Amino acid sequence: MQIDKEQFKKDLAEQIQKDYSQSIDTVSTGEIYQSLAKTIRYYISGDWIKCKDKVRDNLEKQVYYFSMEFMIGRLLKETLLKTGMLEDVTDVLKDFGFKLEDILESEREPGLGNGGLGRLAACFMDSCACLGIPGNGNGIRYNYGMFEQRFSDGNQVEWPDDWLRNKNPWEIRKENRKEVVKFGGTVRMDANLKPIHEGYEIIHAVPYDMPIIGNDDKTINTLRLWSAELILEDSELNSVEYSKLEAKKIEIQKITNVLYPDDSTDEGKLLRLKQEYFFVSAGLQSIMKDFKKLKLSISEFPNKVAVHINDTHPALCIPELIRILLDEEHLEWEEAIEITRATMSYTNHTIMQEALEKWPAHFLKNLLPRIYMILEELDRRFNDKYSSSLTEEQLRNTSIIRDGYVRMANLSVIMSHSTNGVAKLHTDLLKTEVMKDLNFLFPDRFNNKTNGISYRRWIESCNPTLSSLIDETIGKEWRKNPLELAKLNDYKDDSTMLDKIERVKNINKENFSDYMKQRYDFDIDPKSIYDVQIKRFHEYKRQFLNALHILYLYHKILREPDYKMQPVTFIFGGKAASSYYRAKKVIKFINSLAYHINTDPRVKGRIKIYLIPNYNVSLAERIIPATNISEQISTATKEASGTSNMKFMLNGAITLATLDGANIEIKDQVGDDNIMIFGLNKEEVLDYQSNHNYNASDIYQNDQDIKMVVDSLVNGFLPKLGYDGIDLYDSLLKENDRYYVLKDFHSYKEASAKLRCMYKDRKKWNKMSIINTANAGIFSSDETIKRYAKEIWNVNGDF
Ligand code: OX2
Repeated sequence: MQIDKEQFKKDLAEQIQKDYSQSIDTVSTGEIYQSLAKTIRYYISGDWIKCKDKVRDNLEKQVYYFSMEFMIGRLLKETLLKTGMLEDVTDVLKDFGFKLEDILESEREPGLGNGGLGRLAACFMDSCACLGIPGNGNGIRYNYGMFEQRFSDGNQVEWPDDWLRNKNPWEIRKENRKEVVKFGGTVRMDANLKPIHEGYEIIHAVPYDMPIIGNDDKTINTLRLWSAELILEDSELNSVEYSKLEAKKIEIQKITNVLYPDDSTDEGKLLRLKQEYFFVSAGLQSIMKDFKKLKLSISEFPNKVAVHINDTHPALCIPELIRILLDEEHLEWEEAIEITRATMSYTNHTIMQEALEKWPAHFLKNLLPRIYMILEELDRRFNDKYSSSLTEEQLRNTSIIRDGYVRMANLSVIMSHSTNGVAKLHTDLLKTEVMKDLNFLFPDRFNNKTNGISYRRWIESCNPTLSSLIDETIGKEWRKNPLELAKLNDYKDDSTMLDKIERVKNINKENFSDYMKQRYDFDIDPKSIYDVQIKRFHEYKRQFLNALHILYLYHKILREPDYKMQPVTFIFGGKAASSYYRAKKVIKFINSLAYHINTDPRVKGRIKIYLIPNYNVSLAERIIPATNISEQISTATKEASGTSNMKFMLNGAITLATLDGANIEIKDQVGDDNIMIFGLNKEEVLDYQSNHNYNASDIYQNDQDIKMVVDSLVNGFLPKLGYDGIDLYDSLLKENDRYYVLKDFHSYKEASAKLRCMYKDRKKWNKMSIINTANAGIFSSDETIKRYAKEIWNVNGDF
């Protein structure tokens, strides 16, 4: 977008005056940020309106991506880059005496997600907009996002993330588009067998819309987040006592107050169920209203609307759409089911049993009586249709309601036209293990869509130094089509280019080290190898294995004071769910280890270890461009895909990985020489699991190195860890090491040593690095979204 700088200056000053009744030289950077964002939002509003009108007038099919999480990250820089306003706005701010960098830093990150699932949703929204696909997000506007993580005596402490304290300048509250969501009450059938829902509680859902901007082709989609609010009609105002009103307001707001800081178990169950229905019901009602304005036959609904269910959290979309079609549009069951199935598609993101949602039937019966009736009918129809062709066990595995629980994954597969996994291995496991009976019934519905990442955020925006070098080398075409990055393969033996690659990495490492010094007073040596593991803390992700190995290196250095090694800084970042006791013990372990190693003069800088507090998208954007080694070390079969693995690869880090999730596909892209693989593979893990022939104590008893590190969890070797090592010790020996940490220890140790040794030959390393970047184009979320659009959503277009 071309802007007139003088006009923009005036508009910004005016916005500041409106917002604060102050002149520009008296406001803070935080205040400038607010007014700047609003000015930019105003500048794009014309295109936003045009885009909505175009979609409506051309009767284009729209995709609605329903997700409990959208981890969108900071928006200002991305918006400036996409609108092409970055340079002009930087100049304007300079004229006013401000540095853009400071203003970017004052943006509070909306932490509306836990990790990969929420970040994927954000990348997908970005790709839809950039490809010109009418794809809208539908989610929850949490008053408090993901908690702020702090450490106290090495322990994680959770602080509220009050991200809306200074307001969100990108959003627009649309009270006139509010919806009514009904909870509780009873349902009876009238004389014509029509259901009558009575005695329910009404909650108003108010949408807040944010623009999702494409690059240069003028597509601006909408992320609609719903907030639970008390809205009284004028007539009600006089009839409610003030004190009761306040209490009611608080009660209602509770529904959208907090994001559950847990992506593995369902906590605060009833409230979470309420959240799920709340945004699903509001979203579908508003979609139906828009559809009806088109004045088409209801049978056209699936031709104009695709609803995507991001994991099972929004699976109530299914009975809710059926409810609308039956009770409000007065369709027959068969047609309602057909339309619903043709509209819905579902992505599964995990095979971890504890994360597969199951709701106690009585919860649904009490909270959503009409929805529960519909679920019972769907289950009855499923059983009627398939009971004769399935064994009792198959029927038990596939039915929707069983043993007093409603199984949301089964509902999602049975009632949608597409179920996809998020990497080849994961889809394969869904089809052959976890959902094998559903796959037997509906083989055509299962498909793979390997995850992807937005290269606009994950290289263009976060790594401008590497991006410019790529421009210089192969031209700028890759910014439109990341598959063009493959042209870098031609430079893998070009020694000038390899030197440049190294220089870029070194600049990024220095910048990162400076930032860490200034913000946390960390002393990171930019000459050391940056070995990074950033992700949620989870047993299956095995930060524990990484930390045990560092403990091993510490012992080695103490035992062999002259031991020579390439200096390495081990960097961790990530939050543990507040209720996840063991993950929190791993955090404590890492912090204790960091304390002892970083302050021990005998280590002489050979190893250092840092756990950066409050890991989030903005931090990831700083860490990833500076990383040499990317740790992707989950127990094989457990990580559905992973997406940080792709971000690191794109930025030229070398992956140290198990054969899990998308690591396998990364290996296929770069070849065996440019990735370091270790550990058990899928077959070996499945074999241990089914034959119960794994014995961790045997390994411990018979291996001196392993015994030494494991014992130092509990023998006082790390005084700061205190008694907190006991639980971790027990996880290995009393619980027989469910994630095969001890089994994989040696191959991990050797792979890590080999990789660090390879760093000595910098030419070879830089070659590996460039090969990684060159072959990362396939993991662009644009490529993934093209496949969703064509193969799942049935959206046609020129992309
Ligand atoms: C995550 C998965 O754990 C991760 O492997 C995957 O890359 C990501 O989703 C995006 O697909 N909550 N988070 C996930 O699954 C669930 C459930």
